[in-house]
Amino acid sequence: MNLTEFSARLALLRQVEEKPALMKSVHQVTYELLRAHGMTTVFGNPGSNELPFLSQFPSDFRYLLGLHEGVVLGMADGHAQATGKPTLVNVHSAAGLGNAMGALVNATVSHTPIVVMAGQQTRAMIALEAQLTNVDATQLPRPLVKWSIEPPRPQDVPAALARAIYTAMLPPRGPVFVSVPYDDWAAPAEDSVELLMERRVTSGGAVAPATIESLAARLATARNPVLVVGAEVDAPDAFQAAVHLAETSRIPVWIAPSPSRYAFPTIHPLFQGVLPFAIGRLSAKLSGHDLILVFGAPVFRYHEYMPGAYLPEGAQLVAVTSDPAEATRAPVGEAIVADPQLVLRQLADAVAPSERTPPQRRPRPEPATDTNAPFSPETVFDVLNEVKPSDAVIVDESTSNIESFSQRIGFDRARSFYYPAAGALGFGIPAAIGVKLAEPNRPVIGVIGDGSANYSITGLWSAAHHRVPVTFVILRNDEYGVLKWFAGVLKTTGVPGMDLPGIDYRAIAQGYGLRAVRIATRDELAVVLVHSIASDAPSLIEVPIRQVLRTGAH
Ligand code: TZD
Repeated sequence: MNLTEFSARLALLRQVEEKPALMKSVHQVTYELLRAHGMTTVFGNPGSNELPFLSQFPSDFRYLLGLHEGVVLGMADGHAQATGKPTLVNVHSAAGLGNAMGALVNATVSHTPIVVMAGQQTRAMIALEAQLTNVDATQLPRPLVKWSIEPPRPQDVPAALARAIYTAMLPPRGPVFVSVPYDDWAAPAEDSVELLMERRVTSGGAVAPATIESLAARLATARNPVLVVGAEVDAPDAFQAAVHLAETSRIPVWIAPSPSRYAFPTIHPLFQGVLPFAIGRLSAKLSGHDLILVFGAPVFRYHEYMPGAYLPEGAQLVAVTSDPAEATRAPVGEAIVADPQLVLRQLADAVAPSERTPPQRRPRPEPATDTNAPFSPETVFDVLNEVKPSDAVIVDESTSNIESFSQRIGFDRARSFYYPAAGALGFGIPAAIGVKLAEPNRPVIGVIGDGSANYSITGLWSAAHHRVPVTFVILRNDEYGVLKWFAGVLKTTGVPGMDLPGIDYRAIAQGYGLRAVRIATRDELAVVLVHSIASDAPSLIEVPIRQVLRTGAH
């Protein structure tokens, strides 16, 4: 070997030696990827398998600790819905994921783009099923997620995560799952991973111009058309488009049944209310209409079984949804799989002003007049409606009062109302925290039944600890009120487990570090609400409400 050959060999050796120093770890690359996608808020609850991921947690990231994984997932659900962006959840292996799964049911139905990541035992011990192994990890969250993976090699983690993020965001949006063995984080990433940082995956969702023209023509010639809007079109532009479409065409507007969001201003004169969630009652409400246009909702999300005609006599229905499953399982009508926000905006631009007689305004309910606790829920809603700022967001989880809530609380802008999409309780407290983190400039109020509150009561600690100024209004009736109502519907008698007396919500909230009061009078309720909503700290207001068996809630 001559000197030149020796120097060349030496240079090569140096390169090889230096390479590990230049090489990035899977850990480092993953945080870069998350940063590139704006996912710097992590909702989590850690275990030993997750420590290597959380190690050296970057200072530009924030970690929101939930003390139960249902809270973690619920906070992420609120955050992802309110931002419209992918949101990362990090939970512990099988047990943590299992705890999160009740809340995941809501996220699946609301098409929330959540990337759930769980830690896994170190690769050498997965086959041994050592303690804390997530056996069959990818199976556990199915069928609630769009995609579920445990990457085959450590080097595949960043690409798997990137794919998870795109998948969560592509329509129809929804949660995804990635399981990562804890030794993967220290592994060297491959150079090609840099290419991931520049990738973007988008989707179109537009329809042919002829489709818009045909919809506009059908709307123009229909005798008595109606607009029905669902959660998927609750975004500022689509919200305005719905208003414009309704005003130009002079048509009434309903919110689709079992709503998780309100995609129309409920104070608008054309707004008629929330459609009932029983087949027969829903078609009766729409009777007289010959064209029903549905945007961003399944047709329909029923609950109470009341057989009957799906549609009123002579009505045609056209639904626009991004979800092929919603489109194909509908029992009736036409469906267009496309971006419902885009199609709504295009249709709103295409319609010509109509000469139709506009529909009547829905009747206002009588004001509720209780002055002392226990109040009717209607009184609480009237007071809340009087004092809440117009830009307030309400996360509602008060199950027996959804009808009176929708009649009495007015909203004038998009992203103002959230409800657990699948009816999985435990959403209200954490989702309100997630929404507030996403919308720090809007007041956020959680209106939560006492039964519902208990599924995620530890979320109060997260609000206090992270100083997230949400006002939690706990409607205390010491019962599972809606189940008593449903027991009547199903004609069941002697059912146990309907009452939950003796829980001191004020004391519990104080124990978790919140300011908390119990309300005795209507005036006090108004004053405390105003004060809490304006405060920069979270607080809980315990409001005793009457045990009333209402009939016909939706
Ligand atoms: N568990 C979970 C996780 N989700 C559920 N939906 C239920 C149980 C069943 N359930 C309902 O669907 S409503 C309800 C239960 C237990 C009662 C809620 O009681 P509340 O509200 O105090 O929050 P009301 O106004 O008294 O009904």
